[in-house]
Amino acid sequence: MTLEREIMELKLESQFEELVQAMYGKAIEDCSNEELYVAVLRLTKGMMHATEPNEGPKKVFYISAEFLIGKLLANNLINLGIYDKLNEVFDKHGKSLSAIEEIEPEPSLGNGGLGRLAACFLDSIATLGLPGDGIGLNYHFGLFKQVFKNHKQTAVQNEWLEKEGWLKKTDITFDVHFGDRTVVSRLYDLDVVGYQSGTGQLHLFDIESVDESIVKEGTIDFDKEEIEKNLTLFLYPDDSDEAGNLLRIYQQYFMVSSGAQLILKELKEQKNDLRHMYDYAAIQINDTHPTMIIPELIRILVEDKAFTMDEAIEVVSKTCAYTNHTILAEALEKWPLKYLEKVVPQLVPYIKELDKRVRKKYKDESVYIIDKDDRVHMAHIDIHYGYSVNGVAAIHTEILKNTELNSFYKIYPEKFNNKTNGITFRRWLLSCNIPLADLISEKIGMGFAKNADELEKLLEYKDDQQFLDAIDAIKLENKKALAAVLKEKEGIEVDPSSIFDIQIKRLHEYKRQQMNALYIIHKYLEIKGGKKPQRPITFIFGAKAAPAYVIAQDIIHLILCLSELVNKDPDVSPYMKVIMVENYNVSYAEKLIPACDISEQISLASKEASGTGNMKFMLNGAITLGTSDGANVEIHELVGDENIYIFGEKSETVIEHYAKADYVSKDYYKKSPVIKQAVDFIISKPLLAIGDKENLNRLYKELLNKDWFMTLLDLEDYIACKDQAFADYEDRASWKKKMLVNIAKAGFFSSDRTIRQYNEEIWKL
Ligand code: 26V
Repeated sequence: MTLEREIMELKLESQFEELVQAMYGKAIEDCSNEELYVAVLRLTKGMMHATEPNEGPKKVFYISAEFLIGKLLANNLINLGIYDKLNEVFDKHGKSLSAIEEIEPEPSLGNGGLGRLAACFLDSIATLGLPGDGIGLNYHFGLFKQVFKNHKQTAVQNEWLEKEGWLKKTDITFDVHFGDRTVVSRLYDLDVVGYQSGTGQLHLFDIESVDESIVKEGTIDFDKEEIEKNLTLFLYPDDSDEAGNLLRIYQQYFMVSSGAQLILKELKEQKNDLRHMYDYAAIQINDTHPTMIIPELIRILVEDKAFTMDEAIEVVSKTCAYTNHTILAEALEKWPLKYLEKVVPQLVPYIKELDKRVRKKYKDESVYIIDKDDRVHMAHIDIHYGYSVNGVAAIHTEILKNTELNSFYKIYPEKFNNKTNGITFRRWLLSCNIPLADLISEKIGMGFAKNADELEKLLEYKDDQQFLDAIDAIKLENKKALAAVLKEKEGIEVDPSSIFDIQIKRLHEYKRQQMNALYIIHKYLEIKGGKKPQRPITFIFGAKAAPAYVIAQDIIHLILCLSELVNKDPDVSPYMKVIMVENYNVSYAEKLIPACDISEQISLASKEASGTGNMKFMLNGAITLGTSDGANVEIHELVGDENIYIFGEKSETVIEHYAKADYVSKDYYKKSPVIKQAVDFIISKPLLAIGDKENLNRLYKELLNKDWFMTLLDLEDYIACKDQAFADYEDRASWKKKMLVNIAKAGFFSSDRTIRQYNEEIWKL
């Protein structure tokens, strides 16, 4: 330790003691964890505030409806470089930092991958010293809290705002005009501190007149038409009806109008010439939710800044870039023109003008912005009037180019590019798996925390038995820690020496949690028939389903029923356990991922744009069991056949099945007794005795008659591949090597690499 560092740490200790004394008039040991949490929050915020902001001539604005930041305390302490010291201080006073971390409420300001990616990107932008801010909404209730009742999901409001938290209220306000009203937005800021680096900001806008009291206690129900009171209450309110859809448009425009005003305000303060806006700002549009920023900026430049339409369109098109995160047709936003006419009538002439220009140039109807049913295709605005279109993994970008967005690719081949996703190693290794991070740094130093490729140095220790054993011992400790959490939170006891097989992600048919459930049925029946696995297996799920997504609710119901059946069956439970954790969120992920042996990434090939959980698992030494989809393909290329389990049809075959409409699930059911037996079990007596007939029947029929995401297509191959993985686990020596190779090769998936590429190829800051 340098002398400078030693002095800093000594100062920190006395500074904290004094702060606690001043705040509460007592010593650290006499404070409650709640009191210490507030004190450490204040200390950290002060230190973050004192860190230099990243500055430069050009800045990126990452605009996104979601920032799934998760708890911030541990991460901020790590990035400031004071985690270890504070930990020591608390220890010395008989307190535990990890217990204090638990007190922080979790901001769940996102649904899943897209929102978490945005949070990882902010960490990397700050760490790389790049000038860049996030722009989003300050939802008062994050994604609903999931509570299980009668083996079903119920949704409860999920409050996260505290009296004293990370957010800083600013005095910046803007008027936002809608067709039927004008509201005031206020800016709240959150410092984002990079790892041993400067800071950026997350700008979250809130409506001044918000009123939490209109939400019925313990529910997520509220009057969707009271816009002044509800606009920033919830992340993605239910959009199954017209009022829900309108509210989403109100939210999107509120974010976009506030964001545009903020960006223009900054440019003005720096006296930058708006006619060269693209030299000072890049706006990265995260999926289509913020798309209206394009017509909004054009409108402002024309109406307030005396630009001609041609000039405004040119400047804005050179400033905005778009990222696509899904090829699912139902997830690509298409707003009815009449909704936009109601909410944002001032944008409609601009959207029509943008469409008119497209129609003048191109005959192909599929690239029009407004279709024949008067629906506005938001992605089409981004592609025509942005300068870059990127997918989020190599295979995803190829599918966009060759199929989904092929007609656009033919027009603008130069706009298309790939940026394979990444994750921040500060949260997903340094913070969530301290023992592993320490072990790695003993061997290769701490360079990997900022320069992730250095992890490859670990390959030198591929035959170092002691090191391999140490990795395995850490895995076992993490499994023990998770077992304790599962016992406390879920009331289920699991054996830490069993294989931990984990699937955690949003619940969606394309992600095929139902296929995993069918495997579990298959295994259950095998054990019932006397065929016992070599080692017990613990199957763990974590997933929230959109409240209005019926089949997803049915799948959760099936898994919860299976959990009840399996865990209470004395013939079976010594050999397998099934757990679906309640209210899966970022904090839960941080406990599950370090304890995982087998990482389930089993989406139908071509459907998962990238996945980022797959990267987090790999980095923590889990082995992927997956299809050739999303970033699994790149993981496979990096680790080689030996160190991954790949099964199932390739994306080309799947795409062909869709094109020819020739997949018939019943054919697979009839052909294979194994499939038939597993599917039939969904409506068997033992399950119907536990579960709800309506849900189980509906799911059964869905699989037999529709199975849109082709579960039965890959089921046999999945069973064989998974059995192979379980068998290989017994060859402990070679499994440990697989773990090491996965960790060593994970460097490519650092979001620092992703952000460097965004900067070099798109933003050019
Ligand atoms: C949205 C919706 C909304 C309506 C109904 C069904 C549905 C299904 C999927 C989506 C996806 C929203 C976009 C998203 O979260 N994409 C995820 O982005 C991650 C970061 O790039 C990526 O790793 C995931 O593969 C991708 O699914």
